[in-house]
Amino acid sequence: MAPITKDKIADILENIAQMLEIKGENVFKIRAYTNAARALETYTGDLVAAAGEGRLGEIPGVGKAIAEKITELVATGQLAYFEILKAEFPPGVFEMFDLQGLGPKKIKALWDKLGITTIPELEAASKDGRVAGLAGFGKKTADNILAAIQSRAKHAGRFRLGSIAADAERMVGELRELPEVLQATIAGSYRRRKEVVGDLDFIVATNAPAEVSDFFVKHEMVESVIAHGATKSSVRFKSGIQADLRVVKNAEHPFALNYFTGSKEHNIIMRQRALARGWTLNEYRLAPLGNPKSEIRNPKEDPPQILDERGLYHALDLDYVEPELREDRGEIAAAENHKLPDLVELENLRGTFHNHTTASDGRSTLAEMAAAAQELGLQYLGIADHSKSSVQAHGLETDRLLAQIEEIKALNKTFDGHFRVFAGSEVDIHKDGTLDFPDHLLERLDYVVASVHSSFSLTEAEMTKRLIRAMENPHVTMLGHLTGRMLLARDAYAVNIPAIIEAAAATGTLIELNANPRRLDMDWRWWPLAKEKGVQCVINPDAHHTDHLQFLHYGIGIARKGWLTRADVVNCLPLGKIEAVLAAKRLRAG
Ligand code: DGT
Ligand code: CA
Ligand code: CA
Ligand code: ZN
Repeated sequence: MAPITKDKIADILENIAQMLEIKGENVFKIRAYTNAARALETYTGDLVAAAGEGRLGEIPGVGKAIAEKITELVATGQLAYFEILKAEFPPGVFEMFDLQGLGPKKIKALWDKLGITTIPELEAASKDGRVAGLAGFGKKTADNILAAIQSRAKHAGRFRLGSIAADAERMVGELRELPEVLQATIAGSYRRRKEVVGDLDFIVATNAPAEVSDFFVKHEMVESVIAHGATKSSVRFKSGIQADLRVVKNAEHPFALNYFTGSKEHNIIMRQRALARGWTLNEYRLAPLGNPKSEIRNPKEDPPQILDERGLYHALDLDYVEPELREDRGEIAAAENHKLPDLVELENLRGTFHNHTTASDGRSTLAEMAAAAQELGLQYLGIADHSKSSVQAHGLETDRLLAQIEEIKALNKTFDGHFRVFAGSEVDIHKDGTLDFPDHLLERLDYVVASVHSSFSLTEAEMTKRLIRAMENPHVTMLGHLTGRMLLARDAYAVNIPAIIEAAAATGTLIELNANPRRLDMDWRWWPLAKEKGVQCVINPDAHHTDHLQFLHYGIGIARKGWLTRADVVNCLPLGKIEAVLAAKRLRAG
């Protein structure tokens, strides 16, 4: 029996919570399961060992009853309670939970009153008026359900970088450790750090293709084998993503890596440049046109010997183009004219600002967050818990915010100047663009992140006006998660991004690059415009747990895709320099 994974256990707990909700069980019981599922997602210890030693109850969020269920799952790979519960439900019901805006109460009503238990049935009933006719539903709900079904179909087969990175890195790491493997890389959209990817593309250089392919298709992460050939194999991982493996000879590696990194549009231009020089470029070689295998060669026409990707770009009279930039958005012209930016790197970051603690909806305390930031080598950490209107997120009222400011002051005294916590707030932007806290309170904070968490369905003009009004407040240091999008789950709300960028430039407001892999908002495609207009970026993990500080890595990938350098990202500034950036808007306002 393959050992059951932590993610699988979390899924089962989540499923139990959903079933209990449909059954209308006690909310505390339901919450116990969702909390435990969340806790497991970020648990970094050895679950099997913890279960064996009876220490599961020590994981915050896991109570005694659930600890016993996890122990049963770890020991037997099954859970009797789950199997019995599941038998009460038609299997299609669980898919309906994936639909945005469809909660357990509605799912139960659809099932009880219309006998609907699958998405196709739901689609038909939403179209023919049965859903609209149901008490508590109406035409608008039926339309929303149809939109959610369409959105789900559109996203099927796409994966957020954050959901597949661990598997991808594990596989490439293990491939590199095989003695037969000379080089191994993940190419494709993953290497280009796209926010969502379709499949994974592994490129391996080896003289033992059969051994490497065997290792790949037999790996425990693999659910099914789609193709198993001498140089190309495809599998589906248990996570659902397809992974392709291409095995090449070492001399072919730079060409295969370049080709399979893409993008397709970038490749096409590369090939045209090769053609213009009398060469042909494909995934195996750069060779003279005509007869590439010919014995007699003209040294003048022969391309230089290429040992790595850098050499390939140089052969085509280009500076090396970082993978994140290979999207045919002007990188070739910039590479030709030596105008490529020196892209920001993770090591350049000195601190970060949008982070939560247990005071609102975070799961780590202030002290734990500060310790984790120091451990990562950061010089400062901004705490921005939710403001009072975000009731569900346990937003802070005035008193609790003032107390937190004092708590941060006291904590800072323990750091002797080498590390600092900045006191901020993630303040809700009301529907009319006013803020959730009055100016005299905001004034007492080191900085303010202003974000939209409600009234998402305004028109584009209303939403744009709302955000601009917020930015006009001199206390608003930065705009949080600009569009509110949840990748593959919730579309961005309507907002005129160029107008927001203009307003950010005019008011001196920073725009956040929210590094949470579910958001990655503002999108990379807009950063070149922001940079051109003189708007500065701040990369924030929106951490709700110490582990989430690692999200900065995804933020850096997106900043690099947006052509940003360390000079464009304010949180590359060290302690001692960053304070002036935080104070700039207030100073200007006098
Ligand atoms: P994905 O998987 O949809 O997120 O995006 P990619 O870019 O990883 O695309 P994928 O996996 O279909 O192919 C990997 C790379 O292979 C792609 O970025 C460029 C190259 N490639 C694939 N098909 C073609 C093609 O028809 N022409 C050219 N020039 N390149 C291609
Ligand atoms: Ca791919
Ligand atoms: Ca592929
Ligand atoms: Zn937020």
